[in-house]
Amino acid sequence: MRIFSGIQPTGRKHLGNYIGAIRQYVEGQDRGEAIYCIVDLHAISVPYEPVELRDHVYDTAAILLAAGLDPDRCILFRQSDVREHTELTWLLSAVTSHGDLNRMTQFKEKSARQRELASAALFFYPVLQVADVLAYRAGDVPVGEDQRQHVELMREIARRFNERFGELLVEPEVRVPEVGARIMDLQEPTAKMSTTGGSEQGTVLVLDEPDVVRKKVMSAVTDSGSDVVRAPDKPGISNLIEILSVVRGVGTQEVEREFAGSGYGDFKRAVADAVVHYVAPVRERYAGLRGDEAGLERTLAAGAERARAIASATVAEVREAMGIGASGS
Ligand code: AQP
Repeated sequence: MRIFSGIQPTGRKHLGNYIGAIRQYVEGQDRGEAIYCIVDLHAISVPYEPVELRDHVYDTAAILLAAGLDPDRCILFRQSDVREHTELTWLLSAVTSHGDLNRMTQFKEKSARQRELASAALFFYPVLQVADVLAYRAGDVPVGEDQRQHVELMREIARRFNERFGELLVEPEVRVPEVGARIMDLQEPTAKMSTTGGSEQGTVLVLDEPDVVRKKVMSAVTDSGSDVVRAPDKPGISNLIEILSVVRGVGTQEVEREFAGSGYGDFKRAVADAVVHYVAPVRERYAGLRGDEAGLERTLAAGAERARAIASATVAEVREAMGIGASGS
């Protein structure tokens, strides 16, 4: 089984990213051939600083390695180092419907937030995402719930390509965790925890100091009543139950049973302790890894070489099938 996923180089990875995606990346190394990409080309679809972008690629690489990615057991690389992704994007755009891109919820949300320029890149990046995955003929894409629609698009485009040009591409399956696929903002528990859209106080960063994590969890917005149970009218408590369930590795019902009859205060303290315990090792390992930029660059470059070997073979076959370039080139 080949596994592929991409992650933005924001440098500010939060608990939602960790629980929804990064945790699955680490597990993926035991399940199959795991390939992970830091998507710097996606990051330019919204306003950004060039110098910071380079740094944020290293920040993100160091977080992933600190979380448990092992370059001997997975391929970790920077998207822009493998230029086949951009070529394949263009080739696949020929079988992508404009209407499908128009329906992408993330585009609608993110373009509405742009004050100066809603770039064409923002509209088009789902196709780059499709190319990221199809270039590796990956069968399994671990992501959070917010990416489900983009993986559907991958399947649609692979299907359309195969019908038109022959069975070359693989329709990938989405892998969304059963619990924790959509971690909510602690201050606004009806909105997802997010890098760009959420509240500062409601977003727990993987690299936050323990006392900051504690403060954010203790000041999480809870709901009326005092029962620690999941319910549609209790988004705040439901979110904390999911978080505790994942970080302790137990079922949500077990969490509910344990805290039946306790107040919100005791429950939040338990969540805060568990989250601190969960992310602290990552923060501790991060410092050493991030300090060695040359080492990170070597890891990414070696990953890119291995990735390119796979992606270039796919692109060559796609070109051949589509009649692009001299035959056999
Ligand atoms: N709240 C979340 N709960 C669970 N999973 C989540 N993911 C994102 N938010 C949540 C998953 O994290 C992976 C990486 O996301 P990304 O590359 O899009 O990184 P990002 O842009 O920093 O993440 P955000 O917070 O989603 O940013 P905004 O909101 O600014 O776009 C993906 O697999 C994603 O599903």
